Amino acid sequence: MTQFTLYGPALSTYVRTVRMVLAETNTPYDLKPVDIFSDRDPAYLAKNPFGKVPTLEIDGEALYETCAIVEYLDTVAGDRAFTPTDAMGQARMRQIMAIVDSYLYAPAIGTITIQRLIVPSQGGQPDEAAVAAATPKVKTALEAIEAIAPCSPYLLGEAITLADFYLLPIMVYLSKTPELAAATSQTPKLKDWWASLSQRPSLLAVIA
Ligand SMILES: N[C@@H](CCC(=O)N[C@@H](CS)C(=O)NCC(=O)O)C(=O)O
Repeated sequence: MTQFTLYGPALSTYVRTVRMVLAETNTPYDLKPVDIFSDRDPAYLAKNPFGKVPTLEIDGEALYETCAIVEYLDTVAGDRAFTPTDAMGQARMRQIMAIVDSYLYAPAIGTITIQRLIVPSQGGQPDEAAVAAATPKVKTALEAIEAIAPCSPYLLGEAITLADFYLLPIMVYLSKTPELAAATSQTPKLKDWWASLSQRPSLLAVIA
């Protein structure tokens, strides 16, 4: 039986995306923590030269970049259940994953989540100017997703896809900040999607 080992901290959104796909495909795995708040050790850099998380080891072979990991898992363990069958559906799924990577993650997690949730938990004051600058960027990214996604009931329609697993962990953190209201003021479909998908058992399991 194939041995899967996932490296990364349980609080990471990208790690949570992979863990959701592992859970949804009933794939057993070991989770090995990586401390992302200090320098990566050489053993981890040998698996992932960029030092980012997650990395998935498959029988000892390291695979990194979340998009590559989840597409691999969907193929080998999910029978492609989480990828649309039509070309445009596949393109939309990858487009949403790319929007999350390129335009949403940095302002939503790198700035708003860090400033609103992490900095105060360590006794610091949030950088309000940075939060104010990040909020319209999050709004633009969520509105871009809303414009191309039916969100009924899943982002791309009747079947849940890897795009949902990309966006859900980001929404978990964003929903704990006051910036959620402004960022989703023009995205009624995404608000409904979040209200229903926030109870997905695989999500609840990874944030527990
Ligand atoms: N392109 C990477 C990005 C992963 C990423 O940014 N992970 C964050 C945690 S959610 C990380 O490693 N942060 C630590 C750091 O940047 O040093 C992927 O898709 O896996």
